[in-house]
Amino acid sequence: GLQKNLSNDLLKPAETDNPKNIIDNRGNHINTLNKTKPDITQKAAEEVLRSTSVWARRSGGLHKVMALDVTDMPRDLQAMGQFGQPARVPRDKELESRRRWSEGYFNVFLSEQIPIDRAIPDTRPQTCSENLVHDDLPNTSVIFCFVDEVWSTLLRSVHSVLNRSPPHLLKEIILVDDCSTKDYLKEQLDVYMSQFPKVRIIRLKERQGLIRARMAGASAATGEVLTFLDSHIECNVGWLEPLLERVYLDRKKVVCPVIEVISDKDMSYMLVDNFQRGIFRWPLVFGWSALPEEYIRKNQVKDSDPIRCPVMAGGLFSIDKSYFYELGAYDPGLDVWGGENMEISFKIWMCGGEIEIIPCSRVGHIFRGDNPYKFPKDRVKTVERNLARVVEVWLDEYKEIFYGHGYHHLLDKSVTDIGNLTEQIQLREKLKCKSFKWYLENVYPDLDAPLVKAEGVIFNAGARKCLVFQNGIFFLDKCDVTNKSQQFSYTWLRMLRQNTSCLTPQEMQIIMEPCDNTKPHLRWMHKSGKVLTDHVMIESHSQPICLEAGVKAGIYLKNCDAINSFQKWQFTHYYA
Ligand code: UD2
Ligand code: MN
Repeated sequence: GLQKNLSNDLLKPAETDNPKNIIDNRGNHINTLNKTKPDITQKAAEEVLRSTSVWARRSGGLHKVMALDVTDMPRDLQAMGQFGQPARVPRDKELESRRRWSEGYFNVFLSEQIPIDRAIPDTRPQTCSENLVHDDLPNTSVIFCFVDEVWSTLLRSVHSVLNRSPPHLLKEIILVDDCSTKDYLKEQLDVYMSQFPKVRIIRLKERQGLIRARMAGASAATGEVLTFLDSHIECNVGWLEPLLERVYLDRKKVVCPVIEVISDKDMSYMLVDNFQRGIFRWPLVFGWSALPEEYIRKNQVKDSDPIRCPVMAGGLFSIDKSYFYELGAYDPGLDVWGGENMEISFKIWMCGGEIEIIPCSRVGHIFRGDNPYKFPKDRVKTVERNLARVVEVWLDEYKEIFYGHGYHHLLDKSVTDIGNLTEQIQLREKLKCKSFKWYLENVYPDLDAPLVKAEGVIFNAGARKCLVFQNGIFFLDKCDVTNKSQQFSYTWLRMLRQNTSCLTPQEMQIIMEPCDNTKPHLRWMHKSGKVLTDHVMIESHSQPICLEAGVKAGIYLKNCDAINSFQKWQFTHYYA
């Protein structure tokens, strides 16, 4: 048969017991062994496999992941950092290595000492060896965006892809230079890369930031799948096929390798814990979280099983190219760095796709303490603004939780201009994406996301009665949890809300006004359980002013008094 004739023995289809009975997720019969194969010379076969996999596309067979690694036999066994071992800075080079740290915010000196194509330990879980992938996987364009990347790490990234990807699956490598300032990234890079016909370099005339740089790479890509990688990574053995396999099974699967750690200090390749999911915590901070033991046991999760992730880390993933565009790519209004992983994650899940980490695919990444490039505008403001765009488009009513975690200031349009969102909102409508509520319930049910900080009736400790708003006036009455006019909530933006109206101070009285999150004078300080904190205080006054129950059931604003129980208020429920 075709595959067996290939000199590369690794292309051999795996032996399956009864191939006739295997049906893949697309409903195709997976049947290699019984198929009559066209009579085709080895050279032609290789050519076909290399170019478009036309023949393979019809065959639908399976094989074991190719253990392809040209660094299996490393050139220099004694080299520093070989096999992913920690490298050591010689005594007399310590100063130099420290001085050069800021070129990349990792040990740039050591990176230069270790081979550009070093071997690293194959860290795949044992069970990966049993996994099969299709012969007719789609090919991919690998896209590296970089700005002022260190020479040695950029090269090591590219070599790891060239050396450890089956050639017929690697359509091309696109290097997108996001307007680097370093000289070596110009002619020197062109010359170096010209020895690899698959490598193309795109140069952006203006600094676009990684989000728009990735889109520039995508629009130049000719492969069927886009694979985005950071420019300081090392792909491990067999990294590509398990990713492409998932995309092949379902083009709406967006898949990430396990991101392992290349030490910023000694460049060693470090294995990470299994069963890690990509998650976020408020206010949209990315993090990792292990699947609960209980869940692993109950579902008999194997260490090679794909792991569904509420969000992806952002840097390393494969996505079907046409699906990427169907999703509207990234919001092009996102600048420089940050937040785009949240945007694409919410978009994928809410609009019908899935995000998975594939444990049989592993890529090392240098995590750095600082960005070795400049932000055209303020770094913090750039990231905040990106997040605000994401939140406004995707979070629905849950966006208050985000703003309530220290981002109140983003609501003030005179301070932060988050730009126009019309196209993003239209896209969400066009794609008929589900709500954020759906996402929380179905994709990330373990996230704590109470819509308000507190709610219920508000009990006054002095009067031993509850606050009522009825027929346009406030008064106190016997507490009645079923009475709608006693129901209030304390929101993430610290407003006291009943339906769409909010408690508003006016002189030393209170009135109801339509809620408006952008108005700071509607905010009240209130925390339960601590001295003074059961008070309800106006935030905007220079001296502390508190809500007080009057003797004749009226409500007033008075100077705060820590021991006055008529100034103490309690909601029925507190969530945060
Ligand atoms: C993580 C992601 C990164 C991105 C970022 C949030 C991983 C491993 N990394 O931060 O891919 O999703 O979170 O936005 O998941 N770059 C440019 N132009 C710029 C800035 C950066 O091309 O203006 C390049 C940079 O050279 C690098 C890549 O974009 O190759 C990611 O930047 P990073 O490595 O500083 O981000 P990282 O790993 O801290
Ligand atoms: Mn990175």
